[in-house]
Amino acid sequence: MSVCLSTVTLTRSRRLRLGHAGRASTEVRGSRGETSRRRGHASRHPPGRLSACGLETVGRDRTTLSVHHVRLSSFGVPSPVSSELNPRPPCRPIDDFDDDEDLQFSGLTGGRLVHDSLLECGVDTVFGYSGGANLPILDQFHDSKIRFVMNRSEQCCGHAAEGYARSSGRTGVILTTSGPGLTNIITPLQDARGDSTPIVALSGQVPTAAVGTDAFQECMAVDLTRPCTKWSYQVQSVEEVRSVMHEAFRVASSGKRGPVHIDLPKDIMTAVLQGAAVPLPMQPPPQAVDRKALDHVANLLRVAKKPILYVGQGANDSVAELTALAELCNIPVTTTLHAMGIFSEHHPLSMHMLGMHGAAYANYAIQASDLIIAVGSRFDDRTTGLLGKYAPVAKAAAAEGKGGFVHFDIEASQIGRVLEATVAVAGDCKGALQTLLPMVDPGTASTPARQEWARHCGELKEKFPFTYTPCTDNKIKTQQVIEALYKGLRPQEEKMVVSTGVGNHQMMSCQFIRWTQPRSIITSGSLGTMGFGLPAAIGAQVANPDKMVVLIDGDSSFNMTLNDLGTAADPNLNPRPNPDLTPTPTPTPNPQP
Ligand SMILES: Cc1ncc(C[n+]2csc(CCOP(=O)(O)OP(=O)(O)O)c2C)c(N)n1
Ligand SMILES: [Mg+2]
Repeated sequence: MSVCLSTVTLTRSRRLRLGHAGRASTEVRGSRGETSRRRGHASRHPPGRLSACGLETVGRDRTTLSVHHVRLSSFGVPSPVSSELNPRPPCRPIDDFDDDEDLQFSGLTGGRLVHDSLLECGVDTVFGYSGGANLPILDQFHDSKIRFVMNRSEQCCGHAAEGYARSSGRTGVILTTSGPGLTNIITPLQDARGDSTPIVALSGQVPTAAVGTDAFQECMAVDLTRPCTKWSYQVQSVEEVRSVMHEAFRVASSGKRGPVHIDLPKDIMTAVLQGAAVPLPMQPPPQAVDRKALDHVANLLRVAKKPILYVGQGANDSVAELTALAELCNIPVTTTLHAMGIFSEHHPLSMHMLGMHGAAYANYAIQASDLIIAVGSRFDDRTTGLLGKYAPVAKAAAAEGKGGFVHFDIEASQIGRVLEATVAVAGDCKGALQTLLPMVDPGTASTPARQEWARHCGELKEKFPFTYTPCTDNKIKTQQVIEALYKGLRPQEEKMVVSTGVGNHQMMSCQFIRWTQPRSIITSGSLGTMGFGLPAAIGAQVANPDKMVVLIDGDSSFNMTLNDLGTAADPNLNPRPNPDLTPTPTPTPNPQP
């Protein structure tokens, strides 16, 4: 497309400063909750203040520029699909404001800006459903490079986006209409909040003049999603659309990941940007690794006799570092539900999943350990049980300075929430483990105490395995089905992704399958949402066309979203078949004459 404009009235917002560090969230909420109740709420921010994403404009000037021949042929849309974590274009310094460059978006509608921002943020798939309020956005997906998957309900869109995000590490995107479209994604948003899944949910909204009038398909969208998102915000002007979209992806995918909701009034989506867009927000600098804390960790690893690594999904990208640390220091490893597979469960040091439905041997090992090293996990109640009785040996060792609790977490506010950490290492686990590895004393792996501890853990595994009594009366138990299924899947286990519903089958899947890859179990852990399994499996398959995605569901869970079988059967979904995984067809004998 090439468009020439002659005169453009430019409303220019300069000198943005970041109002928050992208942390989970109470302080980064959208600002419309109260005011949006009023009829005809003034949707434009007052001069000098722009509340988007906690950003604030410091001074605002209104300039009329004569601009000739503004080419819109390439409005800065980089290559669309990325297999990396949705990369964002680098942010410009405050005063680096190039008029020509910033005018490249002039002439685009709000809906187009939403679509093009998705491309800029590396989005390849949107799970969405149509409705009057989101049509100006939906229209942009004709001939788009972004795949649009229409599940059978917005709840299914939400869980599919979760399955996509959890299995790939990328941010899942949902698009709904206003009112019932939005209320239908409350469950997936809460689910994503509980299980730290990066999601950007976009909802259409009635035009700003109708907001607060109980208009057709109007709901208090931002107020409804506020408690179940990291950030929830209603866009106020076409100028800020692109900047808000970029900030949404940053917030969803940084720190402790989670869902973000952006509400998009219809008039702003049809409005045409006249002049410059609000520049992209500045990004906070990366967190430095705390070497002093790591020194302390290295020292504890030297003196502790019975250390154990307790790993959560925050370590999803640290497979190599974690395995190296466990092997270097001879440390047994147990994981949470979502972290199964980060450390291969076939490894002799693996103690498998811990907690209420986890392995008894993992729980015994935790109770006997003098140094619990939590990596990317949050000591949630399903893993600790009664806190007063949790980890007595580690507590005593902490008091003597010979062990205790080491907590690696990207979100500093998570540390100390449940248990007092003996050493807190805030920041990205991968970087911290990489720095720690050369600091640890490899000699400790072979000390008699360590060898005895590793042997003891191995004995616990043999003494307290998962067992069940198989049926003898021609019936089959859930465990038998899962064992048989795993036997068939095992030759391809490195390409296996399993989604589940919620209930016995979910926990038995964890127990009777051995997990070898990160992001291979896709399940609703924190909220325990029945109906999650099928749409999440669809999302996981869309994100991983080369993998074999299997749904293990309970009858009741399946009944809650089984209408989404229609989405799975849609030929337009078309995940590329992997020849390695496609069974060779059995040759049919020539028909007898
Ligand atoms: C939306 C929702 N409603 C209710 C529950 C409570 N609940 C947890 S498990 C369960 C039964 C699940 O049955 P099924 O899916 O058949 O699994 P099974 O335990 O038989 O393997 C119920 C009702 C829930 N987790 N989610
Ligand atoms: Mg059942």
